[in-house]
Amino acid sequence: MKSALITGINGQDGSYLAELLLDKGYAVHGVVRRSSTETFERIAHLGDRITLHQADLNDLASLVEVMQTVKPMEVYNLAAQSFVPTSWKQPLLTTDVTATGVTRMLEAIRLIDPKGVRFYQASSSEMFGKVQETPQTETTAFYPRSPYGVAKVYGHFITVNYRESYSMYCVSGILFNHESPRRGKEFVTRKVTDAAVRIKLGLQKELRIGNLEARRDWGFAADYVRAMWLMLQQPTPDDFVIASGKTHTVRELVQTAFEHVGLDWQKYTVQDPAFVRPAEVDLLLGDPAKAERVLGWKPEVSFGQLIRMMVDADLKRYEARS
Ligand code: NDP
Ligand code: GDR
Repeated sequence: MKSALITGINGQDGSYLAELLLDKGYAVHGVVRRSSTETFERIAHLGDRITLHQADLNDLASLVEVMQTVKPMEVYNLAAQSFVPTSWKQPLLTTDVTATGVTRMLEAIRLIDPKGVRFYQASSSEMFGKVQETPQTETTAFYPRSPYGVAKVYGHFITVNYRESYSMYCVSGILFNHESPRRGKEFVTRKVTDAAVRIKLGLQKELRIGNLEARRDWGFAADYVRAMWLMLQQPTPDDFVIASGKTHTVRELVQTAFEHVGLDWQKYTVQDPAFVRPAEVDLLLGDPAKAERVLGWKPEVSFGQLIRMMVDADLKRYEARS
């Protein structure tokens, strides 16, 4: 039986990836960090089909111990401080987890089983930041615009470096924004779909939002975790851009969500400087041609379908509560 270890299993992507790997017959293990209140909402439905191990990306010994116990064939490093605004408030913590945490995970693999393990690193379109060309591809130069983006560039290159230094099977997936009904409410898509539903139900008066002109290449998380798995099934390790190839503004996102509940977004949306970032990434548009050609990967859910799916899921959640 194939076995996989997922760091960040309790996050949005971790939960979808765990489902995918279970469907494929893997023994699925996940790293969770200690918390005073255990909230495993996203993975609770998987019950004892997955095995959880306590460890932290900041603690090398804990990662070595998990590697020794599980002896996985594939490791997916999804754990990170992943919220861009927090990376300005906690830049060093972001560096510890999102940058040097990758080295700790790679070191744990190198010490236990450097030849047997295949490693996936969750790189990000935030590495492109102030974009140097459009659309962005695997060869576009990086110009990160936040401590988070800088940390991901480190994680990306240390992954490439372990591949080149030790001939380890290490890949980096440069994934553009991907969302789902399980997205954290601090991220803009879920913040908007949740607000549209709450306003519709009379639970909230307005949506306070930052930059409406920022453009993102948004896709569905379940489509994107499929690409992660495909990357680890190739004869040779390589890096891939995973994106929809389409870009939309935050304004279009708000409009789409509010339209779906029958509201005029302009009546309820207030621009608030508190949500504007010290440095913005204005435009992201990925070119997934290499992934399509080599991995045979294509996204199945469009932007409109995704936002309507998220609104419907939020509606269902609130209706179930009342
Ligand atoms: P989430 O924020 O939903 O999940 C991140 C996970 O990392 C959480 O489960 C969190 O644990 C865990 N974590 C945080 N700090 C530590 C730590 N010190 N030790 C161990 N675990 C830790 O992110 P997503 O699922 O959205 O993203 C997955 C990965 O992909 C991240 O690395 C992200 O940066 C990257 N990425 C995401 C994209 C997206 O659009 N979603 C696009 C490109 C890259 P806890 O549950 O306890 O909080
Ligand atoms: P991002 O996602 O920073 O791209 O990182 P987020 O959804 O937070 O922001 C997207 C864009 O929306 C604009 N925006 C707002 N964002 C938030 N969160 N809240 C607001 O009120 C708001 N108003 C406007 C932002 O300025 C930005 O331009 C996500 C994360 O998942 C990262 O971990 C991942 O690496 C990248 O996607 C790819």
